[in-house]
Amino acid sequence: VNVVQAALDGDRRALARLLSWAEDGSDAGREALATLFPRSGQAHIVGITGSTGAGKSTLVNRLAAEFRQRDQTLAVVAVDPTSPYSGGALLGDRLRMRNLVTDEGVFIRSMASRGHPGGIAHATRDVVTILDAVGFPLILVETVGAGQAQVEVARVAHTVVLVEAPGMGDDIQALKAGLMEIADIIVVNKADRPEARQTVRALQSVRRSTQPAGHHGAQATASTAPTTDWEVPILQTAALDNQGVPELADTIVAHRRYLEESHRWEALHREHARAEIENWLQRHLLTRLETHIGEDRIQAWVDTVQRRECDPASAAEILLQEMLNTQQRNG
Ligand SMILES: Nc1nc2c(ncn2[C@@H]2O[C@H](COP(=O)(O)OP(=O)(O)O)[C@@H](O)[C@H]2O)c(=O)[nH]1
Ligand SMILES: [Mg+2]
Repeated sequence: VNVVQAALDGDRRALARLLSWAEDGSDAGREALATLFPRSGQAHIVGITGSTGAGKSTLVNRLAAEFRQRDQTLAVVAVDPTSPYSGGALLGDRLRMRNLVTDEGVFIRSMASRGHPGGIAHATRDVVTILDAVGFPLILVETVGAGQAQVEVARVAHTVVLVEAPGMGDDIQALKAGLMEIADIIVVNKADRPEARQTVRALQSVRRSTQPAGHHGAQATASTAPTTDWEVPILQTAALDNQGVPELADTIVAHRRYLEESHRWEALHREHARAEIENWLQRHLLTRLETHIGEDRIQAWVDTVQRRECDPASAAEILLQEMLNTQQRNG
């Protein structure tokens, strides 16, 4: 059976198998990705990020239901934490998703945050590419608010929604350190709580003191910065009471329109393509180095650098040169 074709024909079990292959980084997964890649690039990929407990899962569930009401087909990717404390939270997440699992118009995939050979960011990207290629026009990716993961979501998503909650997001310094920079939309959830207003005010003052509007992603540079402005909106939701969710859905749709009209959409795809190629180059180079030079030679240089007899950059250069010489002799 051709699993790729079956997945393209809408077979959900075939799709689940493809996603597992991709997560495992298997050869079958690589092949499937190569076949499917030309079909990707259509979906609007929305990252939902923020600290644990901010209400991301609750909000994603409501948001998915809201988009379903609008007859929008979508996929949800949840990158779950695997810390020993997360058992209850995971179960909670699944329970809240329950009313959506019988709906054919939404596909939900939970990913483990460990056990991916190329790293979680890479596995997430592959899973999203497959969902995009088989035709989901909207993909919501919930990522745990753990430093690097939050920044990496910007490399997968077109639209980054940062979810804050009163009392938790009072760590405004951390926001200043860069989270604000990757957000396209900021949501203060748990707006049913009286402290929410204060959190909104604090975020507004951080917004005034940070990047100019339209800045997207830590890797955005002057050359790729859009000329058209997008002022990062600060919205309020009460996910439990389903308040503010239609407005958030509207803002997500508006951001996509902004990306297209400002030609930021193509620019983002270019940035993502470049980052992916560089990522693979690094991996291929390291594999080559291991086969042509051998682990022993690499270890020898690790020892040398550890003894401070050579600096790491020079060691890398020597290894690279040795590899090129070996290849020249063999070729
Ligand atoms: N008061 C209040 N609690 C909420 C709201 N949204 C979510 N919660 C609660 O916050 C907790 C964490 O929610 P969850 O969606 O698992 O957060 P996540 O870790 O960011 O995915 C749960 O107990 C939710 O019931 C809200 O709008 N108001
Ligand atoms: Mg969650």
